[in-house]
Amino acid sequence: MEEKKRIFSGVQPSGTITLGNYIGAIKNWVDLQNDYECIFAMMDMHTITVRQTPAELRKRTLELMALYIACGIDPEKSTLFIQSHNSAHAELAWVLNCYTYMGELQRMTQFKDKSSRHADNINAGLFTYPVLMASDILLYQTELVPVGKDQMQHIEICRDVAQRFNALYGDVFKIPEGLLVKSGAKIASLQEPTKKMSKSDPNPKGYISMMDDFNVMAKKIKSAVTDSEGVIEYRPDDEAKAGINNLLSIMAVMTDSTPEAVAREFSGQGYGTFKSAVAEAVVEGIKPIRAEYDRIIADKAYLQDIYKRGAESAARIANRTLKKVYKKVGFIVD
Ligand code: AQP
Repeated sequence: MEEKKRIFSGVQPSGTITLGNYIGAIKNWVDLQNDYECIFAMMDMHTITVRQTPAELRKRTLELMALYIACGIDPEKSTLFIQSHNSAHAELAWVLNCYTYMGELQRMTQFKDKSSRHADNINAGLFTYPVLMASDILLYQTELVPVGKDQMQHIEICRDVAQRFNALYGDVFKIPEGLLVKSGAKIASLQEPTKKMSKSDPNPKGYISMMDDFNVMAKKIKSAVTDSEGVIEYRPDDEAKAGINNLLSIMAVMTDSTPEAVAREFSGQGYGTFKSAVAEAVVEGIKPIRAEYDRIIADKAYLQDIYKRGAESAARIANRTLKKVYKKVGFIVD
């Protein structure tokens, strides 16, 4: 029997998950579980590149895991674990730091963006974030990494570092590829539609949190920034239409359609009517997830059992790669 290809991905518990994370990442993972060997992690180590409140971080890590499961990630099919439970991530990151150039890291959009937003805390971890991310991926000999568009630059650097390492030492790492969703790879902020929707946006009106009260979700969508043209058309390359394009993409994903088809359906109607329909589709789509979430988050023993088993299987795979790497660079391993 042909071996299934391996997938690795994760989300940081740096805030409550947004509709952007759901559409661009988690929703997509659910279908992949049947065709691939999937490993999904709660990326807690990445979050401390920005200051976190420790108790909040612990709480959000478990909430994120419950949300993965509520969205349809099946722990019997996929491995679920907490990144900091597998020390191989930090260990490989150190090695790969020595094979990554400052110039490469300086070009990263996320570093530039986050260092301007957290000017009082431009730490080395924020700078080397892509190296830890490369380690997350390469440890599992991952073939595909399903991510949103914002993370493609980090996938590129991961490939470059892996190729550099392989060129020196032979075929140590599988070279991974990023996998973008067909629609919704970049869900925009509801308030600044040329920017991505982000869970750490200081303006909560810009994002829909999966944990928002349903009335709040609807209100946020109804007050989304659009344009004064008053025409419902999907023009993905027209920045002036960024708000409407975004709502069309959201509606398309939530109703299993395409932005073009949704635009045709609402053509000639007012923005108010359209926004109400989007709000309803989002709320109806999230309702069942929330019901599941409430049930799962209440069962801490169940969650603990899954993340402990997950960490064990993750470590088994990761340590094989780490050992190989240590041997190649000249460390004594046995
Ligand atoms: N707006 C988005 N549209 C589509 N996909 C998105 N993703 C994030 N925002 C959008 C995808 O979600 C996954 C997890 O992201 P992450 O938590 O690891 O970090 P991020 O990309 O930095 O997401 P945020 O929400 O913007 O977090 P903060 O605010 O903490 O930086 C990734 O696959 C990402 O592409």
